[in-house]
Amino acid sequence: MAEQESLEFGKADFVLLDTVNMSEFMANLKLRFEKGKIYSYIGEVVVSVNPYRSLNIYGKDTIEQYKGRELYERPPHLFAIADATYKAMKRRSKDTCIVISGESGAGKTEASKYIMQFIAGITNPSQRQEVERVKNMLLKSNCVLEAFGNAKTKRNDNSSRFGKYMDINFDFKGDPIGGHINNYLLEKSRVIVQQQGERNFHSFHQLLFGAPEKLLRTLHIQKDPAAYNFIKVGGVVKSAINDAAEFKAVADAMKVIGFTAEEIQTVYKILATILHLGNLKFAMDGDSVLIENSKLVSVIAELLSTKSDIVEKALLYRTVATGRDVIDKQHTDQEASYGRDAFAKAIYDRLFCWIVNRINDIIEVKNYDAKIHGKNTVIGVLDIYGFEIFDNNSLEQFCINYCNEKLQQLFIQLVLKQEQEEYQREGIPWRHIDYFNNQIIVDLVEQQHKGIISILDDACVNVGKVTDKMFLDALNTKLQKHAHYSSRKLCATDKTMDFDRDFRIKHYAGHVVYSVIAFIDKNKDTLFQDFKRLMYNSSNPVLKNMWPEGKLSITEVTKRPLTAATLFKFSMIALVENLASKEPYYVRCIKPNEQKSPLLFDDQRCQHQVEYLGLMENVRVRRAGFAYRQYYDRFLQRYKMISEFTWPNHDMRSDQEAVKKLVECCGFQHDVAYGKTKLFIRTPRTLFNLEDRRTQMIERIVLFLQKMAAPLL
Ligand code: AOV
Ligand code: MG
Repeated sequence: MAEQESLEFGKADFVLLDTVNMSEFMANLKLRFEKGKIYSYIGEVVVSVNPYRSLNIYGKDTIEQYKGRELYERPPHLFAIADATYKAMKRRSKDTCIVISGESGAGKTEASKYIMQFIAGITNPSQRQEVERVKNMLLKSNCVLEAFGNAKTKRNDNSSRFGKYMDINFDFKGDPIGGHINNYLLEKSRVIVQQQGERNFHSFHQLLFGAPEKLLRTLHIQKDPAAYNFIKVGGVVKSAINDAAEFKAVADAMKVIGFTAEEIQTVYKILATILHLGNLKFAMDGDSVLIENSKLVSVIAELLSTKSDIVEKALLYRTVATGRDVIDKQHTDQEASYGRDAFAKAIYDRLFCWIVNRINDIIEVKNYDAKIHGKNTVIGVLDIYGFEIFDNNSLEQFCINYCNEKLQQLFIQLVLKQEQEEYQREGIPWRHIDYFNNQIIVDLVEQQHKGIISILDDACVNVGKVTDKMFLDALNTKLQKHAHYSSRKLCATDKTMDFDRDFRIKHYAGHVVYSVIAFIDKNKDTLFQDFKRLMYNSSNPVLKNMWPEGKLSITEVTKRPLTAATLFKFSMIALVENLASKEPYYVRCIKPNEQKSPLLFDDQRCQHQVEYLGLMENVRVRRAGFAYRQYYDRFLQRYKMISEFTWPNHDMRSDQEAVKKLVECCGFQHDVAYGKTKLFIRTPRTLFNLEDRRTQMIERIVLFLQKMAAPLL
């Protein structure tokens, strides 16, 4: 039983709804939200609604309450699923993972942090110093990654602009001994441009408002966001974020994790370089291009530990190989601006990847010999960018939403697959439930040759000038019959789309109109080799190490690199394979309203999420077979007082036989099936009934004991 909460809080597990339909589901979800019960279950899946206020439910005492308990023993909570994951890992030596999904602002990142806190809270009872150190680093890494990878968007003040999958490794005692982070495609276009009302990555704002004066002076940075083009494009956004305090916290975290002073300084220099790059202005002087504010060039050169003329050359010229000759070709002012932006994006992206790699170097499991120490097991936590729709959706949103399609597909497969496998394992027949399978949309995006990514790649490899519009034409030709694709050309009456610019994908979570502008550029993701060489030739060893490929001369660089979308596709396929190889646990996050309000439960918005997350199907699948299942021994533990055959102990040959006897005593034999190791109960009512009987018996036993004890008092 999920929870013995009073009925005024609604049903703790949706499987227990009297009738399964949308209105009952929504009424229950709303009631629970309004009563401050933000977590519920569908079997073992946690449904979470963002409370948009701090709740006092994550403290040490709560951690203690959930530690080592079974799921049904306490009210639904993230901690319960974290504990279940941990137990599966520890008791059965299983690699497990927790997949957190939901749209932007639904609460995924917060959930992932609470899960980490719980794991940190229940492990290392013997306070081993090395384990404490590892735990501390794992927790601190979050703070650094959020500073560099999160930003304020219209949908979320702390929106993850990268995907993160973190493995935590445990030794045979169940204590964390290390970890590994995989990061996925950072939205680096944000470095140079933000939509109105949004901000650049937190890191820039933290530097501006938190760095000590002395540091700012050495970076030649002034404390004024309006002074920097790369920050002010989104408008100067007021927010409740305390950038100054965060700056300190991040600096401390970097130190604790083990970044050297030189590395930390280099990080700041890179941020400052980017801000200065954004202010560079190019102009044409006759046939040649020049930099209007050339003083900035020497500032940038100083920060990058190189010479001004080298920086200037990289900004204004491009080395090209024509046959055997190598020549310097001068940019136009437009090309120079393009190159500068690409450079700014690339060094930020590289910085971010470097930070992740450095953290990985430090937290990686070292000196672990499975022969001596036993099996090293893993819990993975996936916190990725949620499905999003903006006013203007580009290749970044396309990738983010494709990623969410992949995760939804995994959910469908695993939740059904697991269910199916359980019935098979236990020798119980399975009935199929209908659900919307989004594989068709996954294929639309990723299929070889026919998918959007392939069509985009074709446009990118074509020599000659292929425009974004030509890419759109190719989509329209190749996908005109696809049920989940449309455009103005294919649907002339649809005035919401621009004929030359837009296409629409009917995603599982909603329809999104993408603008093809810059798709080709972003996908090619060209960075002139000159910039790579510039960085490689820096006398700052940290910078040099970040750019090893700058070593190659122009004639050595021949191979066409994979495109951004294809790289992302491969990383998603690998991610899904990895998750599928582990025992998965799910947290499904719901955003209650668009206003970030703790009070408002927007019925329509919530219902939409419940629909596309497939939660109703989830309940139905869970109930179609059997709403509840339990190992025979644990079932007896809980209900043995109901029957004289099992109370206080049974003398039958097996627990299974004892359970059979108990079930028959209650008259539920038609509502159950006996698996090899578990009892399966079809309807929740039976479970209620068992719970009622149990409560009554306990009351009687207590009364009886009190009566017995009375004469003694
Ligand atoms: P996301 O990770 O799902 O969005 P977050 O986890 O960043 O969303 O949550 C957004 C905001 O909601 C947080 O900054 C908190 O203010 C609030 N919030 C979420 N969960 C809780 C909670 N359990 N208790 C209190 N407040 C909460 V995105 O990263 O945008 O997809 O890309
Ligand atoms: Mg997030």
